[in-house]
Amino acid sequence: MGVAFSSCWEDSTEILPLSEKERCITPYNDCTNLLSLGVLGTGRSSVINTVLDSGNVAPVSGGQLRGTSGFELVLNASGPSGLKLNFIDAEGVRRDQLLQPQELQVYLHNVKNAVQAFPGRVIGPVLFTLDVEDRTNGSNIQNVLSLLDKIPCRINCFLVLTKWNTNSVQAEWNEELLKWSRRYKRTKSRELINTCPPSTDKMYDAFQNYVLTEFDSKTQQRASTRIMELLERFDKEHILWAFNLDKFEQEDKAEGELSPHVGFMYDYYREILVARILSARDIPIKKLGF
Ligand SMILES: Nc1nc2c(ncn2[C@@H]2O[C@H](COP(=O)(O)OP(=O)(O)OP(=O)(O)O)[C@@H](O)[C@H]2O)c(=O)[nH]1
Ligand SMILES: [Mg+2]
Repeated sequence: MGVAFSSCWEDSTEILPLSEKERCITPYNDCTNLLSLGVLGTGRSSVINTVLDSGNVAPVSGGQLRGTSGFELVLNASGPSGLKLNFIDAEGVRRDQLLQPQELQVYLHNVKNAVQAFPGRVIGPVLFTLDVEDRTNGSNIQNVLSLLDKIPCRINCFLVLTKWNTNSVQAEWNEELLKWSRRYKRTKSRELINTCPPSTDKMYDAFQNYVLTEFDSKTQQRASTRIMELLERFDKEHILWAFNLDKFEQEDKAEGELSPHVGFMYDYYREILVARILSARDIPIKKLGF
């Protein structure tokens, strides 16, 4: 595992170089230690399942199903891809109101305690999910910013965008994906698909343009400013696009009934997501700076 440090953070003094000894730490059992953080209901658990290519390693919420609570470490989780994770699917922070300083402190305290149990006391990718469908208020985004501000060593942090594959989002701004989906939605087999869906760079530009030009009410303007602020904290290599399958699609996939074009998009974007996530090298937990 591991590529060179990225220079995504403006203040490079925050990036502590690893010593030779730390550089030699090898991943434990080839397992990546992954931490998933973010706001309630944004797809934190689904992202873990997508990475593992599994439907239910991390329980997904919805309907009557409760969401993730606590900060449990799951060891040696694997899916059909063979990729293995030790992960903490941390409970979410609130989305409806700004986090109070004390609330944030307690949350971080819990995260800090939980990560101490990672094998080897090293940490790999730290994911912050952002549900791009949820744009009605800015407090959800401000809460992600507040969490991020508390992590001084951010080289392993990624912003993971979710829910950009829904019909409403495709109609609103993800037009290229909509066009691609329409072109292939009746295709009977994957072999007949001969173009790729839009690149993540293309979707990034479309999303940014949408946030800058289409958020008109006062509340939405506040959300727009915060989304832009959040995006600017990451370079493009650290902004990930998770094409998560919903419950019904997961069932279809398990039964081999997933539409070929949906399966194609899932595999296409998953491959990029996994490659980026695995590019995060392990760093000693103490360097995370919690
Ligand atoms: N269409 C679509 N649905 C998604 C996506 N990501 C998550 N969902 C759905 O959003 C709901 C919440 O997903 P979870 O993965 O449980 O989100 P979470 O952040 O772990 O939620 P909590 O643990 O309850 O805070 C579920 O119904 C998912 O199927 C996505 O990228 N696209
Ligand atoms: Mg969850």
